[in-house]
Amino acid sequence: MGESTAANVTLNGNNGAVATVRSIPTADRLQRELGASSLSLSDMLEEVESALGKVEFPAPSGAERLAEAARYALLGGGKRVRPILVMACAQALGVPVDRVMQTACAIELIHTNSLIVDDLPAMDNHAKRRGRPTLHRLYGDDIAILAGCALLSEAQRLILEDQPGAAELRNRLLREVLEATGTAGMVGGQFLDVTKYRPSDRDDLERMQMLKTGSLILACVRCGTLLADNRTYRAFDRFAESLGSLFQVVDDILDETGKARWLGKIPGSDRRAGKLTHVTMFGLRTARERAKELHEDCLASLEEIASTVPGPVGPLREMADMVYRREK
Ligand code: GRG
Repeated sequence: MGESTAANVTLNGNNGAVATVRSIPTADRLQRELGASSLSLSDMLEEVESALGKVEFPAPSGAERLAEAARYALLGGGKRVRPILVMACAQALGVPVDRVMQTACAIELIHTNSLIVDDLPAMDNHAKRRGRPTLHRLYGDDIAILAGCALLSEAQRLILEDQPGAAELRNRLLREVLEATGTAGMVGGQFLDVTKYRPSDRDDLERMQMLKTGSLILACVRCGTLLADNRTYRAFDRFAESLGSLFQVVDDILDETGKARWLGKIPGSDRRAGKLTHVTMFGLRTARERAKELHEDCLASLEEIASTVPGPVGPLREMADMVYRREK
């Protein structure tokens, strides 16, 4: 941010309007206030792990194993990219991360549900996830499905009941998340994936991957900015779209080149299942070039964001680097 003297700063909202975000004196004040409590990515990881550990799945007597199964899947050592993204976006807009924690956790619950479902024998039939046996291998398909349902219900409750803020804001957050997960988002994308939809070209492939993977990443960014400022921003949306595509290209590359020890799952499943990915459609070299391009797009959007927001953008940059260079 630096010491800009401009009186007002603007970001283009996704409604096309150019809205005044904050005056710089306010931004400076927020920056100072936030300075002391500004968190790094590893601080955020610690905070989110602790909050996820406190999520409860109240189960009737006799159904304790259901809660145990939901917790096994949830607390299995994921990277927590999605909740950290909610937190880092809010922090960039000057809001302390504890104010967004319930929504951040809710999104991780939804993501965990999607991994459970994706791992089922009727879907990708994975034996390992996050370095451990998948939920259905340990508890059976029936309990895995029910634990996934429990995660979804609890996620919605966290946003509607536990997330601080006006009811209107909580409804808006939930709408954002439901849109990202439904038939126009993850479920639709997963349908295309399991029915072996054949994308016609790179744009078509990225459209499909945006549904399956990118839509939830976009929802994270939007929830972060909604919680901070009650609105969404074009520059943040562009960052999220590039990051979502980058995440999936890197996933495609790791499926081909990754080590099981690092990945926590068995690589090569895309090729074995005959799936069309950046690697199987265009080859490893082109996939790597595309990842580089998308990483650069992320950084370009963050440059734009950095010149207008009061809080630190460093954690978002580190997040883009981490997604680009990740080995798991
Ligand atoms: C959520 C209602 C609802 C339905 C889910 C099964 C399904 C519908 C969608 C599948 C989506 C899916 C598995 C997309 C792949 C996304 C992806 C690359 C996941 C891996 O995420 P990481 O690497 O995993 O962040 P960790 O373990 O770190 O959390």
